[in-house]
Amino acid sequence: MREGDLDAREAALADITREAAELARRLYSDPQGVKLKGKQDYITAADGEVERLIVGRIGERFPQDAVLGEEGGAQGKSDAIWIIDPIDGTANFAHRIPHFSISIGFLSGGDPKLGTIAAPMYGEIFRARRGRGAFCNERRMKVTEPADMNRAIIELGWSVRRPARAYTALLERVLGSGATFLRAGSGALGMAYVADGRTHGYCELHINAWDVAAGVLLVEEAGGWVNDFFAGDALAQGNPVLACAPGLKEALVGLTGVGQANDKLERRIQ
Ligand code: LIP
Repeated sequence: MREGDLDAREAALADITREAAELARRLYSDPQGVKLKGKQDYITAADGEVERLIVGRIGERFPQDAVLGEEGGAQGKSDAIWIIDPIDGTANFAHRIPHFSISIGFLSGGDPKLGTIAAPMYGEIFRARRGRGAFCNERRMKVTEPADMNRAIIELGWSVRRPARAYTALLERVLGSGATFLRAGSGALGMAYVADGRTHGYCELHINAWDVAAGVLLVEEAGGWVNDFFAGDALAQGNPVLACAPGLKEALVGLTGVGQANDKLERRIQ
C-alpha cells in the first residue's frame, strides 16, 4: 500500500478511535443489555453500538476496504482489512471495572500497518504505524527488560477457550521461573502495557485476531518480540500469542511453548 494511502488511513483511524472512545466512556456508567455469549464470555449493547460506529466511519471513508469485527464478523473482500474489537475486556466493562479498551488494527498484505488501542477510562490512546514507532498519547513507548526473571511481570490471559489445567500448568511454570503474573482481562491492553514497558510479557494460549491485531504492531514498534500470531488461519480461528521484551524471548518461549516451531501447546498438555 502506498504511503499516501496509509497517511489517509492513519488520520482517519485517529479520529475514529477518539470518537469510539468517547462513546464507550458515555456507555460505561450504566452498561445495558449485558448477556453471555457462552461461559464467562460477555457481550453488552455497547459492544454492538461501538462496533457499528467504527465500521460505519470506515465504510464512509474506505468503502473498498474489508473489515473483521468481533460482533459483526467479516465484511468485504480486500487485502486491506480493518480488525476491530469494540470493547475488549467486556467482562470488566459489564461490571463497571474500568480496565477495558477499544482495539482497531489495519492489515495490508497480511501485515499490520496501523494500530490503536484506546483506554477510555484512563484517558490513554496507544498507537503505532509500521516503521514509525509506537506512542501512548504523544509519548514514545519502549519495552523494558527486567534485570532477571525475579523482577519480571508477565500477564497471563485466560479464557474458557482452553482447558483450565493448561492455564494452571502455565501459571505454575511462570511462577516457578521467579516471575510474577497478573490477569487483568483485556488482551489488547495487556499487549499495550508490554509495549509501554509496564509489564515484560503477555501470553494467552488462545486469543482472537481482534484482541491483538493492533497490539502485535505496538509491541514490535516499541522494540519487543511477538510470536508469528498471524500464521495459518489466525483471522478466522485465532492463535496462541506471546509478546515480550527481546531479552525474555528464549525463557518465555521455553516456559509457555508459544513461539516454538509448532506451538500447539495445549495438545502436549492434554
Ligand atoms: C477478552 C480478551 C481476553 C481474554 C478474554 C476475552 P473480549 O476479549 O481480551 O484476553 O482472556 O477471554 O477474549 O471478549 O472482552 O473482547
